[in-house]
Amino acid sequence: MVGLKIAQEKDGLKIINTGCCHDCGGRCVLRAHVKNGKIIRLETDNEEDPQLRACLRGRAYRQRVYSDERLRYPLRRVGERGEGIFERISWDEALDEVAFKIKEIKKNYGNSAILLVPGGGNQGMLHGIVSHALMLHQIGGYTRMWGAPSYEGALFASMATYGTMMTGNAREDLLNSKFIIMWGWNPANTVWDPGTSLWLAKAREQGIKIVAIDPIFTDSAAVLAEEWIPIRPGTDTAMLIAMAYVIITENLHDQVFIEKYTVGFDKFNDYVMGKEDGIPKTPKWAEKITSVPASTIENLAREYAKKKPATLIAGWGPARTMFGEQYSRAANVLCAITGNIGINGGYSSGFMRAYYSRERIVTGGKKKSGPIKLEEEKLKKPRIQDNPIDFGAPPREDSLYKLKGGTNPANTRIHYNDYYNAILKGKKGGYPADIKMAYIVGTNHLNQFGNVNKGIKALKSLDYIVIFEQFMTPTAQLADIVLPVNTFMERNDVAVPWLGAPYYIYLNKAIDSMYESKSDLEICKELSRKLGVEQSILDLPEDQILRLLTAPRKDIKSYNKMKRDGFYKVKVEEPFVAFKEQIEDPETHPFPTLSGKIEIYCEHIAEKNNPLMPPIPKYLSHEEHYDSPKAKRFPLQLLTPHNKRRTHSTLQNIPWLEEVEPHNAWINPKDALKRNIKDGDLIDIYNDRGRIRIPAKVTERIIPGVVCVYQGAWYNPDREGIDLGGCANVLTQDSYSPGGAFPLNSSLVEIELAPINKKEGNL
Ligand SMILES: Nc1nc2c(c(=O)[nH]1)N[C@H]1C(S)=C(S)[C@@H](COP(=O)(O)OP(=O)(O)OC[C@H]3O[C@@H](n4cnc5c(=O)[nH]c(N)nc54)[C@H](O)[C@@H]3O)O[C@H]1N2
Ligand SMILES: Nc1nc2c(c(=O)[nH]1)N[C@H]1C(S)=C(S)[C@@H](COP(=O)(O)OP(=O)(O)OC[C@H]3O[C@@H](n4cnc5c(=O)[nH]c(N)nc54)[C@H](O)[C@@H]3O)O[C@H]1N2
Ligand code: SF4
Ligand SMILES: [Mo]
Repeated sequence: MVGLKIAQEKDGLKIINTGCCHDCGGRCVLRAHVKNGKIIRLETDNEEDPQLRACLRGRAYRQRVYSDERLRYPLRRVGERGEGIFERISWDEALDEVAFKIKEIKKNYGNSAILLVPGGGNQGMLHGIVSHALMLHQIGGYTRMWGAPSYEGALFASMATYGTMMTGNAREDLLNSKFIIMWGWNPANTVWDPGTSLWLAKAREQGIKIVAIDPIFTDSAAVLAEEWIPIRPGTDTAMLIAMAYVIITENLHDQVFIEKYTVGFDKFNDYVMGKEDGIPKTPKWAEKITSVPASTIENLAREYAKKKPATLIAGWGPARTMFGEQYSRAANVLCAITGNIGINGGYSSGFMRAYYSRERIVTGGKKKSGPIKLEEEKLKKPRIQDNPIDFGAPPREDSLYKLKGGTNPANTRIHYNDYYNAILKGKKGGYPADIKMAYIVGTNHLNQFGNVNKGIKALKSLDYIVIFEQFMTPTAQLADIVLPVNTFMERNDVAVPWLGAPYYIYLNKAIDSMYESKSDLEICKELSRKLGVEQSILDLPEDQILRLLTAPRKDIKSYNKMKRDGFYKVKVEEPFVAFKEQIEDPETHPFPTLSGKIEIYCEHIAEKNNPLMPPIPKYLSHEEHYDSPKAKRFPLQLLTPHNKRRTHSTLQNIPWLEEVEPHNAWINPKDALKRNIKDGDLIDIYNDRGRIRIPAKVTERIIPGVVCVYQGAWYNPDREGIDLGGCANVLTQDSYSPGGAFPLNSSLVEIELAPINKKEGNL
C-alpha cells in the first residue's frame, strides 16, 4: 500500500508488525526483526494495555520457520502407503496429478467420494481451509463432517439451555465477581485469549477466591487458585448435581429467578431429589462417584450459592468425554438456579463465547436481515451451507436443528470422530457416501483424533490422499501427494480471536516463502485453473481479498491502521455481560430458545426420546468409565489435555519448546508403586486399541487412578506397532457422545514397565 508504513527500517533492519495465529485460544502480536530477508528476532506487544502478548510458543516461532524439517518441495509417494518414501516432483506435475485424480474420482463416483478433512492449523481468515473449500464448492462440493473436537459437548449444552453460544461475560468482569470456579479449565496453559490469566491474577490479587476443579494440579490451579479440588475424570456431572441438591435442600436457590426466567426446574428437582429414580443425588452419593469428599461438595455448593455474584467457568476438557454434554448442561443449570446469569460478576458457564457482542456492533443493534451488501456478495465467501453435496439436506434427527446458530451443520451425517468407520463401511454400513479420496488441509488428523491404528487402516484403504502441510507429519506420511505450504510469516492474513475478544491481528508478510513452499491461496489459484474452475475471488491479490473479508466487520474502523500496526484493538464502552437484556427486560428480549426461557428441561431434546440424551442434565456411566466392567482389565482413566509447549501437534518438533517440558506420562506415586514404576522409567500404556511407550513422570500433581498423556506428541511406531512417540490418540476412541462430544478424555488403559528401551521407528 502506498503511504502505509507497515515496517520501520534502520541499518538494514526491518521490524514487521505481524502476529501468530495458531489454534491455541490466542492470536497474538509478533514483531519480526528482519535482516537480509531473514527473521533474526521476534518481539511481542510491549505497548499499552490490554497487551496482546505472545506466549512461549509464538516467541519460539523462528525455530519453526527455519526448521530443517520444513517441507521444501512437492512430494509424491513411491513406497507403500505409510512407508514414508517419497520422490521430489515439480509443482506442475503435482497439481496436474491432483487435478486429474479429483476429476477422475468425481467422474467415477461423484463428488461425495471426496472427503474434505479440515483442521485448525491456521486460524487466519484467508489461509488454511478457506481457499480450498471455496475451490471445492465450485467443482460440485465434497463430503463434509460435523462436530468440533474443541467444544461440541459444550455447544450442544449451550444451545439446549440458552439457544445461543454467546454465554460468557467479558474477562474484566471477573473483578466484579465474589467467587470464581475454574472447572476443568487451565488457561495458564491454554491461553483463551492473551489477557485471561492476567485478569484471573488481578482477581486473585483483589482477594477474590478462585477454586480449581481438575484431576490434575494444573499450572492454573497452582498459580491462580486458592484451592484445588481433585476429581475423578468424567464424574463432574455427579458433583454438579449434588451441589444442586445442597443448594435446593438448604434453600439457597434463587426461586424468583427460577420462576421468572427458566422452564423445567420441577423435573430437574424430581431427578435431584430422587423422586424420578429413587436415588437422591446427595453429596454422599456423589462422593462415591467423584471421590470428592461430601463435605467438600457441600462447602463448595454453599460458597457458590451464597457469595453472589459468582462465576462458574465450565471448561471444555471435562466436556470432551462420553456424555460430556451432560456436564456442560449441569453447569449451566447450576448457574441458572443460583441466578448468576445476566449480571455483572456472574457467568452462565456455557459455551463461553463472549466479551462484546460483535454482532451488535457489526449490525448496529439489530439482527442482520434483508439483502446482503454488494461487497459481501462479491466476496462469495465459502460458507459451509453452500457446499452443494449437503445443501438442503434434511437435518440429522439427533441434532438440535430447530435452534439456529450452532456452528456445526445439522445437515451433514458423518461425525468428525467417526470418519474412519465411514471410510471402512461406506454406504453399506449406513454412511452417506463411499469415500475414495481424502483432501486434507491444516490438520494432522491421524495424530489428533481417536484411534490412530484404525485411522491407518482406513486411510490406507483409500484410492487417493492429498495433504497440504508444512511438515512431514504422521498424517502426511500416509498421503500420496504432500504439498509444501508456507507459514504465516510468509504471507498476509487477518486473524480474528476466539470468544469474541475485542481485537484483530493483521499478519503482515515478514519474509518470502521458504524453499518452494506456497500459500494455500496460491496453491488453490493454480489448482483451480487445472480443474477448470471459473475464476473467482481467489484471483485477487491477498490484500484485496482481506479487505473484502474484513469489510462486513464494522468494528474495524480503519483497515489501514490495522495493517500498519499489526493489530486493531476495538474500544468497548462497557464489559459485555451475556444475557443482560434478557434478565433486565425479559418481555422484549426472550432467550433465543424455543420456550424463550432458560431451558433446564429442553423439550427439543425430549422429542428425541433417547435415554442417553435426557432433556434434563443427568449423570450417566458408559463402557469406558471407571466403574464399567472394562475397568477390571484397564483400571486407569486416561486424560489427554492440551499442553503449554505445543499447539496440538503443531510446534512439537521445536527444540526450545522441548526444553519447557519433555513429553511424558503423568502418573500418581500410588499407581506407580503398584506397578514398580519409578520416575523416568519407560512405561507402556495400552488398551485394546494400541500401545504407546513413554517415560513416566511420577507426581502427586495427578490423582490416583488417572494417567495423563498430553495430546499432540507425534505418532512414531516401531516395527511391532508400538508407538514410541507417545501419541495419546493411539489409546482414545473413535466414537462420539449422543450430543456430539468427542470422548477423547474417556479411555481406559493399563500401564506396565516397558520391556526394553527402544527408540527407532517408522510408519
Ligand atoms: N486426545 C486428544 N486429542 C485431541 C484433543 C484432545 O483434547 N485430546 N483436542 C482436539 C482439539 S480441541 C483440536 S482443535 C484438534 C486439533 O487438531 P488439528 O487441527 O489436527 O491440529 P494440529 O495437530 O495442530 O495440526 C494442524 C496442522 O496444520 C498444519 N498447518 C499450520 N498452518 C498451516 C497452513 O497455513 N496451511 C496448511 N495447509 N497447514 C497448516 C500444521 O503443520 C499442523 O500439522 O485436536 C484434537 N485432538
Ligand atoms: N498451549 C495450548 N493451548 C491451547 C491448545 C493447545 O493445543 N495448546 N489448544 C486450543 C484449543 S483448539 C482448544 S479446543 C482449547 C482446549 O481447552 P480445554 O479444553 O480447556 O483444555 P484441556 O487442557 O483439554 O482441558 C482443560 C482441563 O480439563 C481437565 N479435565 C479433563 N477431563 C476432565 C474431567 O473429566 N473433569 C475435570 N474436572 N477436568 C478434566 C484437564 O486436566 C485440563 O486441565 O485449548 C486451546 N489452547
Ligand atoms: S501460540 Fe497462540 S497464544 Fe501463543 S503466541 Fe501464538 S497465537 Fe498467541
Ligand atoms: Mo480445539
